Amino acid sequence: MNKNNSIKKTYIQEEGMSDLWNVWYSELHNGQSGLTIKVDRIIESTQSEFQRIDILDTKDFGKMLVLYGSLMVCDNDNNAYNEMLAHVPLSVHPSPKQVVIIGGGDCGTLTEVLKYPDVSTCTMCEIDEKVVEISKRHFPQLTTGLDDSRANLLFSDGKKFLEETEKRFDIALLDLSDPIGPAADLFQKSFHQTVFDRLNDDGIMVAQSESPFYNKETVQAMYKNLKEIFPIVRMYLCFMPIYPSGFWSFAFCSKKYDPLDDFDANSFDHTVMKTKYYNAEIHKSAFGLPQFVSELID
Ligand code: SPD
Repeated sequence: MNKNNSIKKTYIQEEGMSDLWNVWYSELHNGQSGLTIKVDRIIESTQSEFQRIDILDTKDFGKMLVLYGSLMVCDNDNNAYNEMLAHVPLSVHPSPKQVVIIGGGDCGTLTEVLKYPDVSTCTMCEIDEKVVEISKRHFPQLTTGLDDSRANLLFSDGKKFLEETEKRFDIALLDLSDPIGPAADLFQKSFHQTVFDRLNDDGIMVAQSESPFYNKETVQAMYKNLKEIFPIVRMYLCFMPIYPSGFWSFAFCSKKYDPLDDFDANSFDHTVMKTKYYNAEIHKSAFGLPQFVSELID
């Protein structure tokens, strides 16, 4: 993977000011540019066995969850990332009964998956229990899925779980942080092959695949590998204001179903599902790629 892609993030406190009202969250995406957000309050900061975890309160984005200095979710992003990760494959697969999420600690993706009555079990394998515990307290709107009896929560290494399980899945969702730290192995070809092997013959995997603007080398390597494993690999995009470049990608990898040919626009009713970002029009348009992105992965 992209070993030169160093991502540096620091908290900056304005010089000469000591109270918390003058704290800025600053996330550098490539050492040269990034995102800076005024912090109203540092609500909670802790260190889990795996990473530093911060909960920050801000005016524009509401509460934000920051893992190892990288912004993961917030109150005001219209739930774009979680909805796009979950609804695109779930609207394409005709009978998604067994779903597995690798990662997904904030539980936003789990909650979206469980909006589908066809799903019998959604297994979520998250390595860091502390992220789930903190998300339950600070992001109740994301964690309602935990109360659903179809949710099967495991705190374990996702790679180990999939290597050892005898279960087979219809849909696998790789709801991962960046390819550094605990999630690095889960961007490797060998892991994607393991996921492929655990999917049913008509299974779909969707993986978050970083920013085509900032993470070109990661994206390129990832899609090259995925195309050597899955017969159908398509990128789709969403607008995520809190992620690097605000322009985020997902890899739709499938054994059988095409994300557009096998999508019935009439079958998705956003008033029943109550989404904020995803709808049938977004599903179709998300697969239209800018020329520079197409060329990156072709
Ligand atoms: N740079 C942040 C990228 C994070 C992508 N995944 C977030 C997972 C949240 N469930």
